[in-house]
Amino acid sequence: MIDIRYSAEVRAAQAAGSAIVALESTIITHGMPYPQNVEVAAQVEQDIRDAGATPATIAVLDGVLHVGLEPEQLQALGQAKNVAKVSRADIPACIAIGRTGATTVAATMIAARLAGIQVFATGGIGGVHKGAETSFDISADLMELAQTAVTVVAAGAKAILDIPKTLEILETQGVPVIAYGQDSFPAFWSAQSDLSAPLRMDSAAEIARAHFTRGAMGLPGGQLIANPIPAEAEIAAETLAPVIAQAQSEADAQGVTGKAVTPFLLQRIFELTEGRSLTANIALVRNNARLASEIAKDLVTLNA
Ligand code: PSU
Ligand code: MN
Repeated sequence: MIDIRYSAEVRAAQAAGSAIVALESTIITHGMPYPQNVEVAAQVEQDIRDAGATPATIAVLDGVLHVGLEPEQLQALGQAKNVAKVSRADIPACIAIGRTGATTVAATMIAARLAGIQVFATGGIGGVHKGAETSFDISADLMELAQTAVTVVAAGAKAILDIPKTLEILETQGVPVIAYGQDSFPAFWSAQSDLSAPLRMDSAAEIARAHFTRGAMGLPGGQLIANPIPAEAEIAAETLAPVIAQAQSEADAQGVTGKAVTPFLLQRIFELTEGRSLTANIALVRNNARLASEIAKDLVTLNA
């Protein structure tokens, strides 16, 4: 096994067998601007503590896989330049060559599983990009959900993605996509979309039981929980559609490809909405952290 460095609070939670919620770090380094990124990351960690679980922010620091960051490590990561964005393909290389890398949803799931953590909260997952029929740009996050047994709580998928195609890939890969408390699949900045979610659950306990049952049946893979953004933080889809279209056409015109696509779009949307996209993003991540904490606590009981 590779060496994993745990934060003091994660080590204590592991010893006590109490609930732990994993958090990704790409959202910190490539998803939000400094200094809000560090403030939000610390706030989300506190939300998890307030909900009675322990946060474990995951990142590779100078070639060492960290599960749980101390406050000063989080602060340093949030300000660091040239941090690699690491997904399934890159995380072993990042560790091997001693670099610093922020983990995507896929890489965070891999690390969480190695650390025995079953629940992970984030904002939005990667998916099938618009124009994927020519670019073939499909996030490794989708395939990770099919093979790594971690329940990921997100606010659905961003409208920068082709959401119908994203749902199709998840279905093909056998990933349970569960809307929380509603029938429709939430669309990140909007609680509702025109698409109905394949599954619906109304309590954290049901979600925990579904995770447990999947494992008990010997099925690999996790679950995607699509938790709608709180109503007061929503941004109307009509407001965002032209912004997203503009960001996308700029990305195309500038020849942005590969890993750079998602960070480019997020940054442009932030600028074009004068920060409103970030305010909504913060509200939904915090909401996801709270639900993930409840699921993690229910799983502790089930696993006992
Ligand atoms: N979507 C968001 N915010 C994010 C990301 C996606 O709304 O911060 C990040 C996550 O870390 C996700 C990654 O795993 O981008 C997906 O990147 P790609 O599309 O290159 O796989
Ligand atoms: Mn991609």
